[in-house]
Amino acid sequence: VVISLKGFLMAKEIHPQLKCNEFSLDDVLIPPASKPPEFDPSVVDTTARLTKKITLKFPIIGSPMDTVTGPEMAIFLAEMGGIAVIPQAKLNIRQTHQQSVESQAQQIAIVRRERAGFVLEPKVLGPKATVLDVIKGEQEFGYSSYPVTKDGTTKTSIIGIITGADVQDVDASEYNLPVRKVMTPRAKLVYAKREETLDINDIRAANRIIRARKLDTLPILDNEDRVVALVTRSDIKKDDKFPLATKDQNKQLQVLAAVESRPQLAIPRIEAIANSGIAGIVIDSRNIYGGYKEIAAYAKKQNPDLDVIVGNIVHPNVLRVVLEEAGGLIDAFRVGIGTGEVCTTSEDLGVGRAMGSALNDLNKAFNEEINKNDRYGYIGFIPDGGIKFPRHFFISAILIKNFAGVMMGSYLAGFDQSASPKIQREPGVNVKSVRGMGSAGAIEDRFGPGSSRYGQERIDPSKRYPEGIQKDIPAIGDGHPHLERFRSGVQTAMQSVGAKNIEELYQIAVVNTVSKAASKGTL
Ligand code: CPR
Repeated sequence: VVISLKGFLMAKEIHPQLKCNEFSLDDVLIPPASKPPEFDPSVVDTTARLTKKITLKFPIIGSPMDTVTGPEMAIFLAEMGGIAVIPQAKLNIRQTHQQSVESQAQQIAIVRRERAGFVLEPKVLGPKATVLDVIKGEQEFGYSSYPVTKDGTTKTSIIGIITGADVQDVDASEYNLPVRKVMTPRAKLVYAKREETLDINDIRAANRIIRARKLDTLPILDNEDRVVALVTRSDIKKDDKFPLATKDQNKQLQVLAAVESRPQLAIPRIEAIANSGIAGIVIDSRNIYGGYKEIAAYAKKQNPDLDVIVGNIVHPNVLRVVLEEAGGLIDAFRVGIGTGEVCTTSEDLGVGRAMGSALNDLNKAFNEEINKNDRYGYIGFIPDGGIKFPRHFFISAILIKNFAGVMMGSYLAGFDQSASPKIQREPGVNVKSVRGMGSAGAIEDRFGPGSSRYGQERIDPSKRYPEGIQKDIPAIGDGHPHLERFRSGVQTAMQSVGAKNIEELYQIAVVNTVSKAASKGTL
C-alpha cells in the first residue's frame, strides 16, 4: 500500500488505529555474512519441525487445494522431505459422484500404501499351491513373494519362501509344479525374529538383514515359526533414492488430511479417517472461528497421536486466545490471510495482512510473552499463501523462530504431480488449472447441485462472493528438478548468511526492510 504523507497524516487524525509500517516478505533483504562462510551450500540442513512430533527435512507443505494435492502430490512431497494435506474433496467430485469422506480416505490409503513397512498379515501360500499361482498373483497383486506354510494360513508354521526369482526360470510347461519344489526351504531360510524387529518397531534392523543377505523378502517369525510380518526390498530401493523422505516409525510416508471447520461436517470425517495412518489433521478455514476447539478435542480423543493444525492467523491476539482456550489441543498454526496467488481476499474484500508483519508480530508475542516459561512447548508456524521463491522460505525462517515449513499451492500446481489434469490448449502448449478453494468453481463443486453436500448446508454458491480465482498455469513437467532447485536456492541463501541450519539462521540473520528497488536489486 502506498499512501502519501499528507494522506497518512490526515488519515491518522481521522483514525488513530492507522498503521503504516506493515511489510511483506518482498520488502526485506538479508545482508550476507560479515565473514566468509567456511562451508558449502550443499551441507546446509533445511530441517524444520512442523510440530512437536513431526520433523520435515525439506519443509514444503502441500496445501489442501483440490487442484493441487492428491495422492501423487502427497507421495512426491513426502519423498522430497515435506508433507501434504489431502483436501476434503477430490477434484471433479461432481463428475465422480463420490462421497467426499470416502474419496479422501481412499487417497490417504494410496499414500500410506506407497511404502509397505512391516507388512502385517501377509498373503501366504500352502504347499499345494503351484508356480502358476505365484505368476497369477504377480499379475493380480503386483508382488510375487510369499511365505509357504503348512496349511496355507499364517496360523501354522513356515515351511519355506517362494519369490519371483524362484519362478522366473521355470518353463511354462512346468507351471503346475507345486511351489515346495522350487521354494527356498525352511532349513535355508533367512528370517528375523519378531522380538528383534517388529515388537520393537525396528524396521532398520530388518532392512540391514535384507541388504546383507541380498534378499527380496524377509519373513519375520514368532517363536513357533509362524509368519507375523514381511519386509520387502522394494522399500529399500525407494529409501535410497529419497534420503530426505518424511516417514513414520514404520518407515511409511507421512500425510495430513484437511477437515471442515464446522463440527457437524468435521466430526464424521474425523471418525472415518482418524485411524487411517494420517499424522494429523488441518482444520481448514480462512480464519479461526467457532467450532475449532470441539473439532480438535474430538480428533485427539479419537487418536491422541494426531497433530492438529489450525489457521489461518495473522494477529498475535488470536494466537493468544486460541492457546489459552485450547493450548494442549493445537500443534501448529497456518499464518497468512490474503496473500495467496489465487486468492482475492485482499483485493476484493480489503482484508488481509502482509506476511512479513504477521510473522514478525506473532514471533515477538509468542516468544516474549505467550509462551513464557515454555508453557506450550513447541508450536509450529507455517507461512501460507504466495510462497514461490527460495527467498520466501528463507526470509520466513528468519522472521519466525518456530518456522515449521512453508505451505504452497500455486507453485506446485504446474507440476505433473498436481491433482489438476494436464490440458493441451493449443499444439505444444500444455496447461494445468489452479483455483482458490473459495473460488466460484470450487464452491460450486463442493456445495452446488451435484455435490454430495448439496442441500445439507445453507450455502447458495450463486450468492457467495468468490474469494479466489481459477487460472491456467503452464504445465512445467516433473516436480523433482523444480523442488531440488528450490532447495538448493534455500541452501545457497542460508550459506550466504553463514547459517548451517534453520536454528542458526534465526539466530544469525539480520533483517533489513528496504525499498522496492533495493529488494529487487535494481540501482
Ligand atoms: P498459494 O501457494 O497458491 O499462493 O497459496 C496457497 C494458500 O492460499 C492456501 O494454502 C490457502 O491458505 C490460501 N487460499 C486458497 N484458496 C483461497 C481462496 Cl479462494 N481465498 C483465499 N485464500 C485461499
